[in-house]
Amino acid sequence: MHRRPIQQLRHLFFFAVVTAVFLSSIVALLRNGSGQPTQSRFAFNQPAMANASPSPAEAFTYLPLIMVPEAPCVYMETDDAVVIEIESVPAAEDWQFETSFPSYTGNGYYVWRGPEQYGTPGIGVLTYPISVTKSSDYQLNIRNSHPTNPSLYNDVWVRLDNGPWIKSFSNVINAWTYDFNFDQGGNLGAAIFKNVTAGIHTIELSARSAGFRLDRLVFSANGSGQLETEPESPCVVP
Ligand SMILES: [Ca+2]
Ligand SMILES: [Ca+2]
Repeated sequence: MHRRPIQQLRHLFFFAVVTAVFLSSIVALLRNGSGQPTQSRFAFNQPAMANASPSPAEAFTYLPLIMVPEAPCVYMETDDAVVIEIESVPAAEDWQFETSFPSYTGNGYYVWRGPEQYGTPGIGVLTYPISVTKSSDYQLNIRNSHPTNPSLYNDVWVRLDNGPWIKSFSNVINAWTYDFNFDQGGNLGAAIFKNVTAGIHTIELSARSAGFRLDRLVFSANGSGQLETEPESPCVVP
């Protein structure tokens, strides 16, 4: 078991050689094997190189491998309205992406397939960050549809900027409609948010009735941004 000094030296030398070879392979890999510097795929903050083929010594910068999460984009008001396909943001909990009811806009629509949440807003929250250009009242019209009965499968909770959740509904059955109303303690009326300031806001939807289909939302100061031809607003990272 006891090693002689010469054997220990050999082992030490062998270990040093292996380590050196390993480290130089890592360096070669980082330099893409060509001796030319490469832009790291992970380095989002690396400035663009002015020269297409810089000399290896001067342009290469080692950057820490830190993944910077991108800020969420914000849907910008254009032509007097913010227009967003409901399915453009990730579904939450029992919201399901579907396409079986025809004549939706965009790629499809979401429908709540979980239990009714008549008394509990805040379940299955869908989040829509928006930016508006005017300080004004704004009307929300969500293109929707539901089957069978005017007052079943026909509502969803809505809130703006952490305000109170408002039961919001439509009574039009078996067709897509922009008919969309607030029920505020029995006061029924168009879904209008008062005194919205210019700038960034957040619209949130949460589950209420099962079976209510939500296709796209239009948020407009003049209440008339309901055209099918209106394209989806650009989503821009602020
Ligand atoms: Ca209802
Ligand atoms: Ca849609």
